[in-house]
Amino acid sequence: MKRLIVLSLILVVVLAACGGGEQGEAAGGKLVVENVMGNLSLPMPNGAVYMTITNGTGSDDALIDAAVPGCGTVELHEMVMVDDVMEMRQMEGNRIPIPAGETVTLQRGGLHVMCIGKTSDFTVGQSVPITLTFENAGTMEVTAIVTDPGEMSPEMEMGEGD
Ligand SMILES: [Cu+2]
Repeated sequence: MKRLIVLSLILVVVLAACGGGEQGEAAGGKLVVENVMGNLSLPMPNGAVYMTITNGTGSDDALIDAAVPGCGTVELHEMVMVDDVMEMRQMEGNRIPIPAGETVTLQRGGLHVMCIGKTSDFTVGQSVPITLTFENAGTMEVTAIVTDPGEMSPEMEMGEGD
């Protein structure tokens, strides 16, 4: 009995440590998307969209699609290290898992919504309406603000070098 209590105490501590995402408030029973930013203004054929997704629901979900006007093809990507080289690739099944109670951040050099083959120009400060599709939560309309990229992000540099 005593061992069981110790075990569950450890579990509580671990859970508490994992729970505090930057955006924090896992809003009551909701899937919350924040800080939607478009890295779309560079004079390059491709771009990326980043955001923070907090799953405040009791069940696992996944981002499975995104529609971005002005982008020919949109895919869900990740960056991975392959033999010391950073590569980007499409998520398996084009699916970014958003586990229950967790915050998943799409950011430079990591998970991202990939805009392949821009069909229009984007300017810094512009608002871009984006439709996200989640496995369970269905579709959600969010607005991305095109931000000054400052510098190229790793995923932009892909295919540029060699
Ligand atoms: Cu990508």
